[in-house]
Amino acid sequence: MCDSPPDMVSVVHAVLARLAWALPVALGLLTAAHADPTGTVKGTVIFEGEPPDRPRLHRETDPYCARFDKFSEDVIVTRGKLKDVLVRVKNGPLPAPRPSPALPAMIDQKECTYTPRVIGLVAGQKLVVRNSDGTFHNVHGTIAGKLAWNKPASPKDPDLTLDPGARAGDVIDVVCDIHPWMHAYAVVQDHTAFAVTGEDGTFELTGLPPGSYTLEAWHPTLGTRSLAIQIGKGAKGSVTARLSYRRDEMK
Ligand SMILES: [Cu+2]
Repeated sequence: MCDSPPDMVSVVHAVLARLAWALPVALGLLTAAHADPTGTVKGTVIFEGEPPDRPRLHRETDPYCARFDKFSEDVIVTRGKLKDVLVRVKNGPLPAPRPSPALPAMIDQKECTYTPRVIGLVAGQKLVVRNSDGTFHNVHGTIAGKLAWNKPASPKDPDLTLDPGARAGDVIDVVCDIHPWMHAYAVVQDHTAFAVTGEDGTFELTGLPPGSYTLEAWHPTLGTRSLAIQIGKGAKGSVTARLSYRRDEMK
């Protein structure tokens, strides 16, 4: 009547059978995780020569903006290091597929200044523009002179969520029609292997498989620079890079 012993045997067999395929799958996953690209390039963007002056901005047209003393952001050099340079992988064996991030990139309008001024975007990724100011802005985006959007932003308005519809290689110019000194740049890639330099001029790109790469640096007023690098295996997967702009090359 009682058939539990054979059932127990069946259960044990079933568990063993599952383990028989689960173990290789688990090992495979471990191997795959181990094989994830770990190459890294850490670098610095240098400005050689005397940095250009940063004149004080005249912002008296808007009393709110005039409260904050601001200077030209065209070229910001701190102890020989250049800010606002987007450095990206231009060519190289990046893994595919490369889906665009679900979270949007964000630019804030704060003290009548776009923060950050240069931002990287993945094709298909949305861009959020916030107004943290107690004044009115008008967010005007163009791609190669073609209108992408034109949106007012009043104080305390909810964030604008914009879908630029941009492609890799595009640069979205973001300007404010009310405050002519406001200008931001969203630079578009089809991958996430990019970074923007802060005041220390440094950048870091991670997750690079071994291989030959071309890095490209882009600055809104100083233009592009390229550098070939080689990512090796193991300890040779961590490389350093140095890109430079020179005062005497400025137009
Ligand atoms: Cu504005």
